[in-house]
Amino acid sequence: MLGLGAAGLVAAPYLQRGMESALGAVSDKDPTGVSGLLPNGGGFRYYSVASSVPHKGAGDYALTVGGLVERPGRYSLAELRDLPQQRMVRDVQCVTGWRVPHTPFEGVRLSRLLDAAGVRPGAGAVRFTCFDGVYSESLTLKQAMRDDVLVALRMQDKPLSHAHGGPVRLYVAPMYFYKSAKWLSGITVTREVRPGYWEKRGYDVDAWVGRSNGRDDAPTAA
Ligand SMILES: Nc1nc2c(c(=O)[nH]1)N[C@H]1C(S)=C(S)[C@@H](COP(=O)(O)O)O[C@H]1N2
Ligand SMILES: [Mo]
Repeated sequence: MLGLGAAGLVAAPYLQRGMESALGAVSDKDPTGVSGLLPNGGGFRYYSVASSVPHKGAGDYALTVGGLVERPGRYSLAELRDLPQQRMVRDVQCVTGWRVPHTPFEGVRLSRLLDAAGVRPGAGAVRFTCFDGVYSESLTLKQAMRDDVLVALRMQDKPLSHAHGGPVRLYVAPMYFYKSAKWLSGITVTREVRPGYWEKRGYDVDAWVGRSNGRDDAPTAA
């Protein structure tokens, strides 16, 4: 931890292989590109598997909804803000053990966007892609339709910061936080689950907190 200044945390959190040994204890515990506590993060840790992520805002952000749907769509940030917002206060839980209790998230229910798009017969899953260009996530269609899965615009009663995946991230309340893809830019309805970034590396698609492989036998730590 000591080797990482605040600038490093926010601007260049990506740990390359060669750096891991230099960073010793931090990367031993957390080899995923995590670097440490966010300043004013209230216990959150900053995670990004991408070396740098562009900043997007109202002017250039877009969320596409496509794949096995009747009406593919594209939402600007203003359009997302205009939809009914759902607020939820739950505990955030990362598989590496840290948690942030009672964290408010607010946004549009994913099910609302999927209903608006009209999911076609034969669809069984939803894939999420991110404008970091690297991360992806996935849910079964049944999970995606749950009331506690949000396309989140706000966290802790503030607009989502860039560090936390703003302007828009996924928030999957009942699952480990790796499901909550930051910098969300694409929602694609698919026939079957396509494992996401951490799932290709051994983590469960069904990442229910307390009921998945996150705690024990996964090969690396998300
Ligand atoms: N695009 C993207 N989303 C991501 C990740 C990531 O590296 N890239 N890391 C995941 C993991 S493992 C965690 S614990 C949380 C961390 O969110 P935070 O940086 O807001 O604390 O984001 C999840 N979503
Ligand atoms: Mo995580």
